[in-house]
Amino acid sequence: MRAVDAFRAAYGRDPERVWHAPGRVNLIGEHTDYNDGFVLPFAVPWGVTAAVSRRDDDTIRLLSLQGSGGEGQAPEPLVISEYDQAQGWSRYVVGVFWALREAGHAVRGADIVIDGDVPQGAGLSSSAALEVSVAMALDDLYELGLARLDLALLSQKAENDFVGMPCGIMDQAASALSREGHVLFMDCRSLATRNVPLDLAAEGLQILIIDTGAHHELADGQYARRRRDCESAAAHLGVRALRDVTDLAAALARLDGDERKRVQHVVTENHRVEALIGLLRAGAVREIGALLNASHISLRDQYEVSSPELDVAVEASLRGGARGARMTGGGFGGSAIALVADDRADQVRAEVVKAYEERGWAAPRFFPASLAAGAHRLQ
Ligand code: GAF
Repeated sequence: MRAVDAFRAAYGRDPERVWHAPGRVNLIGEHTDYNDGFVLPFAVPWGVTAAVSRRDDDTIRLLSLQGSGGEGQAPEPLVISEYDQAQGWSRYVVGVFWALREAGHAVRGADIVIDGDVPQGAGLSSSAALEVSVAMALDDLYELGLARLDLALLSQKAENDFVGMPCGIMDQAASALSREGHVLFMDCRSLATRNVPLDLAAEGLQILIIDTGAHHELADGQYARRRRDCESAAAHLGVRALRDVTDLAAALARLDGDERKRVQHVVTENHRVEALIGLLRAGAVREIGALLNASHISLRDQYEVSSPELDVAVEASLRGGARGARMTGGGFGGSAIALVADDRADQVRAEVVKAYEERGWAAPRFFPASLAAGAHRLQ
């Protein structure tokens, strides 16, 4: 295994543990997690492998196989002995140590090699995969005995309070708790989860991931602004979170501007998640497309987190015969997903490529999604 070979070369010993944690696609339930709502993500077959050994001091040595180093050049590990030495991607790793220690766990330093294959910038949550792979390895090494949900929450805390990105719990939960062949339903208030089986192949269907290649930067303030809109709308309505809005018409009548639009999205999106789960339970997988389309339109028009590249990918997919399509993840670029009958996949791809060509945009990348396993130990 590449991470193990690199570990031996960098540190002159074997790693004690090797863990893998996946990225995710969200099927539906977007920007609902931090409103105490419902989400329905699944793990993708790409993720982060973390090879880890303990140290008996507090230094963290960290090597990424995706880091710069240059062809033929032996990459040098970062050496981090103070929290404020962590920069860039290493903050996601060091933040996990910080969060575990803040929670009172006696975690010392470590030697680490990171090997990731989540398509970069595609919005498939490589950062959650990175956090969760390290959290799982440390829990295992130090025999902390933490539940996967707790490790997801600590990973979220690392991202919120150490990295400074105010994300919800969806991505870390998807990475830690997903099961192969299942989507993960999560109630983000009670934190109850359920792995719901979804056999697309049996229906002659597939989910195509369309990576627009467009800039995807959630930390630039837009995400935090949406969160603030939701929190102030909830305060105006006198509810704990937008999850608690039961009479949408009455709520909308009391709001205007951005808050009104955000509430419209969040409340209807929660209903769409429940409706989609209902269809899956009824074995009506072929019928979920309309909910995906409605989710996209709501994210585009009410939540205003789509982008021209995402909209064109969705519209072209539908023209090509997709049963439904939507942006997935935080938005402002990243990926769309299209639910496609197997015999339509080529046509959908061709239609999207053509639409991008016509606009002079760089070609998008396509990845067939499969519903992969959550975090697991490799060695
Ligand atoms: C990002 C965040 F990290 C998630 O918590 C979630 O809010 C998502 O955007 C939008 O649904 O991936």
